[in-house]
Amino acid sequence: MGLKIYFCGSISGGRGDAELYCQIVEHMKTFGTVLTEHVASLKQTADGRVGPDGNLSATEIHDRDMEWLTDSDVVVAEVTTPSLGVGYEIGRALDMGKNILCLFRDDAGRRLSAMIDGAQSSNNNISVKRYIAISDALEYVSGFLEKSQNKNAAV
Ligand code: 6K6
Repeated sequence: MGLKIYFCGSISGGRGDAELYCQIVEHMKTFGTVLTEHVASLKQTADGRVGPDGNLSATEIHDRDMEWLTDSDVVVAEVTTPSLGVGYEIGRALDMGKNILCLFRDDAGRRLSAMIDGAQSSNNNISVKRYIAISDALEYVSGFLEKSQNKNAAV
């Protein structure tokens, strides 16, 4: 059976990387189900008014996303565009004991928050991979998801 993948990417934090999210999500679909495909939708705007969740309240969005996060096998987060929601999801996922891959685009002229970058040394469940070419990001995703598939199969 395929993996249940929870993908995190900025929404209110800015949609500048939405095209990248699409490519990552399309790639991940070959490994299973992406529970949060809407994060990559180009119809999703930063104010949340246009898009699949336009009519949901903040509470409904939060509670549904937390259910999906609980249900997921693994978490992949694109963390280049800073986002409160993505940081929150990563923190909650770590507390749930999920395995998390964070992808950071190194040529974006940004500095990754120490709270994400620094979490790796004390917690083996999270790793941060830096990339410039999207092909490298997709390779990191493949490696991470293949390992997760093997772990799942062993259980
Ligand atoms: C409502 C208000 C603003 O944007 C919306 C759209 N609704 C959302 N629908 C689903 N998931 C959301 C929404 N807003 C945030 N999230 C979750 O938080 C996603 O799973 C993203 O990974 C993350 C983005 O957080 P922000 O702080 O950039 O919005």
